[in-house]
Order: sequence, then C-alpha cells, then structure tokens
Amino acid sequence: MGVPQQRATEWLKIGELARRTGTTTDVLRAWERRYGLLRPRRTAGNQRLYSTVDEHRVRVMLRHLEAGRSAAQAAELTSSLRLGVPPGEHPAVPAAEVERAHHGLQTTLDAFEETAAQRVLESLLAAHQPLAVLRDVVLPYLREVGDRWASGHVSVAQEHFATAFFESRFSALSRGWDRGTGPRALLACPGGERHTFGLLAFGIALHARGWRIVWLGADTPVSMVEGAAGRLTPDLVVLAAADPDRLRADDALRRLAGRWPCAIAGAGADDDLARDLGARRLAEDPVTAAAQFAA
Ligand code: B12
Repeated sequence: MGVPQQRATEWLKIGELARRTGTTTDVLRAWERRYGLLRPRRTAGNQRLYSTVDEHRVRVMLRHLEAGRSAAQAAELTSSLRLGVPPGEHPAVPAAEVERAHHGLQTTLDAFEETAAQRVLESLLAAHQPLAVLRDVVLPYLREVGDRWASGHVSVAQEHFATAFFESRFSALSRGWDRGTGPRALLACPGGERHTFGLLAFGIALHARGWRIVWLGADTPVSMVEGAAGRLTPDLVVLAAADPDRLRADDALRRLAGRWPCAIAGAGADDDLARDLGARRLAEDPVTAAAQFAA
C-alpha cells in the first residue's frame, strides 16, 4: 500500500506514537517485527518515523485486541485493510470515545470541577490530534450544552463555566499564530456577536496549515474590520456569527467583500447573503473548512 505524501512535521517518533495511542514503544517494535504491522521510515540517524497511516493502523489493531482477538489475528485483520488517510487530515476520534468523553465532560463541568474536566480533556489529547478533539468532541459538546441550556437542564452558570473552560484551554493553541510566512487571514465576529468559539477553532486549524492569523474576535463592527484590512492586506477575511441579524449586507460589508477575498460562516451565515456579497460561505465545521485552504 502506498503511503501518502506528508509534510515533515506530521511524521511521529516512536515515543510520540506510543503516547498518542496509549501503547508502549516495546509493543510497537514487537508488532513491527512480528507482524510487519507498521512501516516506519528512518531518519539519517536511523530513528523510526511513523506516518498518520501507521497511527491509524495501531488504533485499528487495538480495537481488534479489545474485541478479544489474538494479537496474530488482530494483526492479520489490520494489515489486510487498505488504510488511506489523506495528508493534513485528522483521523476521527472513534464514536465510543466521543461518547465516553462527553459523559466525562458533562459529569465534571456540570459540577464545576475544572481539574477533573481537564483530566478528561488531557487523556483525549494524549491519544488524538488537538484538531480532531476540537472537531469531534468539543464543538459537538458545546452544541449539546446549548441544547441542554435551552431545555432547562443546564443553568447559565454551568453553560458559562463549560465555555470558559474550553476557551482558556484552546486559546493556548492560538499563541504565536501570527508567525510564519504563509498567507494572512483576518478573523472577526461582527458587531454585537460574541460567539467566537467556531472562529477560534477555524483560526487554529488554518494556522496549522501554515496561515498567519490576525484575530479581532468578538463584537467588531464591520467598518473596523475594513480599517484593519486596509492596513494588513489580508489574503482572506472571515466573519462569523451565530445570529443572522449580525451578518447583514450593509454598506460596510459590501465594501469589505468587494475589496478583499471574504468568507462568512457560522449558523448566522447563509448562501443567499454570500451570493449577494460575492463572498464565499464556509458551511462546514471549522476544522473541515480550514482544510480547503492551502498555505
Ligand atoms: C458558548 C455559547 C455562548 C457563549 C459564547 C462564548 C464564545 N466565546 O463563543 C456566550 C455565553 C457568550 C453566549 C452568549 C449568548 N448566546 Co450562546 N451559545 C453558546 C453555545 C452553548 C455554544 C456555541 C458554540 O461555540 N458552539 C460550537 C460551534 C462551533 O457550533 P455551532 O455554533 O453549531 O456552529 C456550527 C457551524 O455554524 C460552524 N461554525 C460556527 N462558527 C464557525 C466559524 C467558521 C469560520 C466556520 C468555518 C464554521 C463555523 O461550525 C459548527 C459545526 O461544527 C450555543 C449552543 C449551540 N447550539 O451552539 C449557544 C447559542 C449559540 N447561544 C444562543 C443565545 C440565544 C445566546 C445569547 C443571546 C444568550 C443571552 N440571553 O444572553 C447570548 C448572545 C451573545 C451575543 N451577543 O452574541 C443561541 C443562539 C440562537 C440564535 N440562533 O441566535 C444558542 C444556539 C443556544 C440555544 N440553543 O438557544 N453563548
């Protein structure tokens, strides 16, 4: 099976692969030696380097073992699969793990237990890529919190606690996201709009693909975004809102979209507005949407 082309940064050393998959370096070497399960490249210093496909194979192997198969059977079943993970993709967090994590997050965050919630998140981040955790666990969890809030099962205090928890954890991933030489994106939520989390996730995912990010954040009047764009000459301007009333085709938005490559996103964005403005609508989740932009 051909191994997809990858950027150098996406190759893992054996310790990192063991950490992510919850195995040990001895086990990984044994699976390679006995069953030919993994096909690492070697560095000039003869260190093993594993691909995303190898990582995926280890996870499949572990699932067969969990299902009670012998190591030899599990390796045979895993090797017979043609696993192709395109470069830059973030392998999905398995549904059972998402469910377990949601349960753990709900129990701890509803009880205002930050350290315990942190543990749930850390164990996920140890096993999966941060962007996969954002896409598959955190964003759906936040939507769930909103539904539980709307149906009276979660108080405003619990909802705010959960949001603040994720914001502070994932804002850390945005540090230094203006660095590099890639294209530049200017990100903002228009005036009155405070739902920034989707846009933050998009910025993190876009930076991971080599873009430089300038973050204006919540509640930024479009005329101010326009002013900033005039100074920065961005390659992309993205405005996101949960409320459609905050994304209206007024003069400022028309000027912005007429002058710069512009995209709208979030639950408040729709195709009609995008067409009207000559802007692009990003309809996917933030991590998937970012994957469309090459640096
Ligand atoms: C967290 C939260 C807040 C936080 C926001 C903090 C922050 N920094 O983001 C705070 C506490 C500030 C807040 C305030 C309010 N909120 Co609120 N909030 C939520 C909650 C629980 C989660 C939002 C979230 O981050 N979701 C995760 C995102 C990513 O998922 P999503 O919004 O479904 O977006 C999908 C797509 O649209 C897309 N996407 C979203 N953004 C982007 C950006 C890009 C670039 C891309 C590519 C894609 C993308 O990705 C998602 C799919 O994966 C939602 C519940 C919900 N259902 O989402 C309510 C919700 C959005 N809030 C709501 C409301 C009513 C409010 C308040 C009016 C409450 C009040 N009475 O004060 C205020 C308004 C604040 C304001 N002026 O904007 C309503 C919105 C109803 C509506 N259609 O307008 C919701 C849906 C709750 C509900 N069930 O009623 N909120």
